[in-house]
Amino acid sequence: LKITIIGMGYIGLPTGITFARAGFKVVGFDINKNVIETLKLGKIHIVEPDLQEAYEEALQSGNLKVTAKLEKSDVYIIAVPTPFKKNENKKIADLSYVESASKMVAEVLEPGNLVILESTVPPKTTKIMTDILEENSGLSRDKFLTCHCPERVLPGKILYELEHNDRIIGAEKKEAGNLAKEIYKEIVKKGEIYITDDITAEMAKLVENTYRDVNIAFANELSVICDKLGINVFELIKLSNKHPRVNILTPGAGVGGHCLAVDPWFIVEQFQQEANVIREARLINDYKPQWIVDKVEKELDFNKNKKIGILGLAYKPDIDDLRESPSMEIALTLKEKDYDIYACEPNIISNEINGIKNLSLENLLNKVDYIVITLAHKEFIENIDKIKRKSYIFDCIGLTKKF
Ligand code: SAJ
Repeated sequence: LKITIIGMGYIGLPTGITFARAGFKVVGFDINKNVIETLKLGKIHIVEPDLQEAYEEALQSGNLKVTAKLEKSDVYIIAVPTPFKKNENKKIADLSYVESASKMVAEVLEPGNLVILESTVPPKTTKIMTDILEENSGLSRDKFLTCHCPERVLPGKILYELEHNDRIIGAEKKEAGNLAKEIYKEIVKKGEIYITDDITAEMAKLVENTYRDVNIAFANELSVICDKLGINVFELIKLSNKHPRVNILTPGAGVGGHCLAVDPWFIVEQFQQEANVIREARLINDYKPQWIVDKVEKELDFNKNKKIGILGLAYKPDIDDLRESPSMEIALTLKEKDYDIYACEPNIISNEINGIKNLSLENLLNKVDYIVITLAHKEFIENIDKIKRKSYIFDCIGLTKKF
């Protein structure tokens, strides 16, 4: 079976590599010519542990090639971004990449082909994809197969989780679900594969991330309440979690990344009346960076002469990804207010990130008067004693209490 992956990003590239290593003939396609050029030179364009080595291995096996021109295949996997866009103060899914990828596939689609949608999408999008394929290929929908198999991997652990995580496949037609299962079985070596209908699969993916977002919002809300009470939220959560049926997550600088900060909106968008907990959780998590900015300003007595160092700019520990990063938002908001802001983001090798000076931890600690700790990067944990010697204005994650 020949598999073509549309979209060589954080999901498509590792997925293609994994299928190629499992023995499938895989073609990786992307509309971004720079991405294809980089990949053709044998280099990957994203930061993910062990992925470069895995890519080289897949290339050497002869099972993987990359191309900027879509060709005929037996199976197509669509793994393109689904960001959100603002529409009259609401956030709604931007399906333009899914739509254009579907149109491209329609041009080469043949009877019997299977088209798998891996991108995270609002409910009923798999049906929309099938409509587009039907309209643009000239084939009626009973001539080809479609399904949804949402990705579930954690950035930083992608290769491991591709093999170990259970997968859900949702399809209208049994035949599509069964064929997809046969294919994914070859890479999901340590996990189970469950077949359901397309809408349940779409919702399952959204609900997983929403569950986490809501739980973090609860923790973030507690952090604000504890601040007013003058007690330590991290100790409170640690003690509450001693109960056998309580497992509260950790409050932080806010919720970032392209998943938790986005996906719940795909439910809210279609259920404005009903999705109240979900919407409120999103708003609480989105508000957290601003709350921290306010705390920092008060703590400094609005004195803009002091130098402030932000420890961590990525959206979560030990990665280089800045998408929807709450730490970045804190740094930029303080900078806009004319505070003297420096950062230490050890996962990004650059002297400047979005206009913020990026220093080594050593240099930052020497330079600044105060620090705001936003992330538990391993460099920070390793140097916690040096960090603790500094006056800190705000430890958003309880790092100085924990280590
Ligand atoms: N965070 C907290 N407190 C916590 C845990 C996380 O504030 O206790 C913050 C992080 O700092 C970060 C954000 O939440 O800003 C999201 O980080 P994450 O590690 O929870 O998740 P992602 O966005 O990197 O990946 C998630 C995963 N989903 C779940 O764990 C349910 C992953 O499995 C999905 O595949 C991925 O979204 C995706 O692509 O949808």
